[in-house]
Order: sequence, then structure tokens, then C-alpha cells
Amino acid sequence: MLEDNQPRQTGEDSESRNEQPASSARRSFLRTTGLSTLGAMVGMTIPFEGNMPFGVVPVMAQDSGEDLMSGKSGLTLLGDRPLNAETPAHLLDDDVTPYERMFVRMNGLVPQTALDQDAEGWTLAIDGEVETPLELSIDDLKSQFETVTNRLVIECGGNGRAFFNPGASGNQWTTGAVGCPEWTGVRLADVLNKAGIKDSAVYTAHYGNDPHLSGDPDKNPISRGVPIEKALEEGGMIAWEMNGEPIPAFHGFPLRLIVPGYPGSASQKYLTRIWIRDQVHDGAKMTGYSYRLPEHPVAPGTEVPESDMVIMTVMPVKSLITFPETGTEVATGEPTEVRGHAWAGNGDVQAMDVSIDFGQTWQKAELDPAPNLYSWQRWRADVTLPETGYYEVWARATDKDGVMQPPVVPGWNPRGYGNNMQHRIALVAT
Ligand SMILES: Nc1nc2c(c(=O)[nH]1)N[C@H]1C(S)=C(S)[C@@H](COP(=O)(O)O)O[C@H]1N2
Ligand SMILES: [Mo]
Repeated sequence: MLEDNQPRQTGEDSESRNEQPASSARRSFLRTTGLSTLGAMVGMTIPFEGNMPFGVVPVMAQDSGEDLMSGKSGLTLLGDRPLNAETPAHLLDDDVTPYERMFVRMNGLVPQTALDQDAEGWTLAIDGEVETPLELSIDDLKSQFETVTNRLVIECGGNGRAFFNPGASGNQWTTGAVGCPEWTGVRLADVLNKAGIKDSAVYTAHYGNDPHLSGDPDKNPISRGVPIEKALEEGGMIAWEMNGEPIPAFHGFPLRLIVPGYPGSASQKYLTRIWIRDQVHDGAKMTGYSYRLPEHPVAPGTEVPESDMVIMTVMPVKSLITFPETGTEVATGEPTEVRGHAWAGNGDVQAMDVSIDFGQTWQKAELDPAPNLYSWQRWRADVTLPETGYYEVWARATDKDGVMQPPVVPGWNPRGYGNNMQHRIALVAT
């Protein structure tokens, strides 16, 4: 079983998007376009849409993955079943990542409730090792707890996998499986404390209502958790809004968990239940090689026994150059602004440097403080390219413990997680 990612299906399965519950194709889920789903696939209204047989996909949409990504053009589609798409670095320049630029990582199918933006009767259960199990409606969350708004980074644990050598199976994310939207909801710790966490609590277990790719209702596409200490720490949220709007279908409508600083997989979308367990959670994609790293460093390509794999926790320090776009021509001998974002799974980034000579010398960049814990931080620097020709800008962030991004892929591991190598762009001085 391929646990982290399913390969994109080809050949006879190329029509498999029809297997999305067909009625989903009927309803408008893209509030941003105002078109029906089928209309969004072809980018225009389909006057006779009501006559189209159940499950039929418009011819014009059949070969173009981009059509599934309505409202997100400019993203790179890595697969359509499940739907996965990443964002080119120069499209991530916003301080707050807008919907259009937010990467999508689905392990299963987008649930019908999200496609329909139907939150009727939605409840969140908090149970297991708690004094008082809770069954909370969204209104209960809004009325019983303090509402907070925070910018929180979500980054897939496999971001950067494409650079591994030997390569690792799974989505070939380059640098764009990351974003920092603004989330509104309640603190995870407040909700857990209301339920009363027992001393026997060890780990959380997260559940959503998204169907497994097989359609088997007894299977979860993903159910991960975090150590109870992490869940009770500052930063975690149960959110119902992204960027001031109900959370869009691809990102977890109507409720999602955000556990910042941990791999994105800990941030369960379509959240229905948080089960507090007295042992480490063993749900879908918690075991085997999924989101696990070798306990001790291994040479690239080593076959690591399953028993030596440990759960990936805090994400490493990282940064992106979001401006200018790689390959841009700039004026020789004049200051050129480069800028981007930096973030770290253990909190604030303390320093940011850039190099224009392949890492021989570094210059300090200006680094803004984080607007809140676990937001990414804006950095900028002026670089001057001394003569005409080809240059690269390399960018390097340093976390609060003095740990810095390496120039090459660190810590090879079988599934290609945690690559925080320096981001590089090309600049041409003319
Ligand atoms: N219910 C549910 N939650 C999920 C997933 C999923 O497939 N189903 N994918 C996880 C993974 S692996 C990542 S990286 C993030 C991606 O969040 P996004 O699609 O909103 O960018 O969601 C996480 N939460
Ligand atoms: Mo992920």
C-alpha cells in the first residue's frame, strides 16, 4: 500500500473524476466563480447543463487538469484523484495567502458537504480521555469560546520531495506546498480544556468526513494526531473561516483543525471528531512509513526497516523567495529588491540572509517580526549584481535556536519528508 500518496491514475482511469459523487458535479461549490462545477470546468455557463446525463464530464474539460482547479489557475496540478496542486514561488508573495494561491492536498475526495457549503447539523465531538465528552455545533464553538484570528502557515510534510535523490514516491512537490492564510476560529486548547483532559491522555486523533478514494465508507483517507502536549500548546485552532470567508471546499469547509508547526497532515480538514487517546494514534497515515523519518540518519537510498521509523513532528526552518520571479532580467550595478517569507515549526525565525555568489558570501536581509506565533515573516533585501550575466539568489533562514537552512537536501529519508534546503532563483543582469 502506498501510504502517503496515491500515484496519479492514468489510462482507463482518466475519466475517474466521474467517480466523484456525481451529484457533486451538479452543484456550485466555487463561490468565487458563481458558475456550477461543470461550468467552472469549462470556464463558462452551460445553457443546457440540466440535460447532461448524470456523471458526464464536458468534453472540453476532459483533458485539462486545470479545469478542476477553478479559481486557482497558475497552480501546478500534480494529480486530480486525489486532487493535489502546488503554487509557484512567485505567486506566494502575499503576506496572507489568498484562496487562489493556496496549495491543495487531498488524500481522498472532497466531501459533498464541502462542495455544497452545507454545514447543516454539523457537530464536532471531543471524546476519549476527557472528563466531559463534548458534542459541539459550530454555533456552540462561536458562543462558548473566545474567537481568535491568526495567520498560520500550513506546509505539507512532503514539500520539497521532488529534490530527493534517490527520489521518493508520492506527490512531487517542489517548493509550493505551503501557504499562510488568515484563520478565524477558537483555540484548540480552550476546547480541549473545557472537555477536561485526563492524566491518561497521550495523543490526539483527528477525523474528517472526506470519503476515501475507494468510496468505502469504513475507510478514512487520513486520520492523524499529535502529542497531547502539542495540542494544548499556544497556536492550535479549530477554524471556520479562511481569510474572512467560510473555509472553501478544498480547504476544509465547514471546520478545520490547524496545528501549526507540525506537518500539514496534522491539520485535519472537514473536522468532525477529536478523539483523545491513551496511546499514540494509529489511524490512517500514522503508521508504517507515512510521515515518518528514520530514527538515525541514513545514507541516501538505504532501505530502512519500519521499526526504525519515528513520527515526524516539528517542521524545520524554511524560507521562500517570492519576488522577483526566477529568470527575471535586472539592471546591472543597481539595487534590486528581492523578498519573500520565512517560517519555522518551532516559532519565530531570528535571521534571514541572501547570497548572490552561490553561497560564498551572505548579506543580512531585513526581517519583519511575525504578526502572531506561527505566521510566516516577511523578509527583503536589496542586491546589486556587479556585472552582466547569470546569477542566483540563494536565501537562508535561521530559527530561534540558531539552526539554519542547508544548501542541499538534508536528511535523506525513504518518503521524502522535511526538505528545507535553501530556495534559489535565477536573475539575469543586463
Ligand atoms: N480531512 C482531511 N484533512 C487533511 C487532508 C486530507 O486529505 N483530508 N490532507 C492533509 C494534508 S497531507 C495537508 S498537507 C493539508 C493541506 O491543506 P490544504 O489542502 O488546505 O492546503 O491538509 C491536511 N488535512
Ligand atoms: Mo501533506
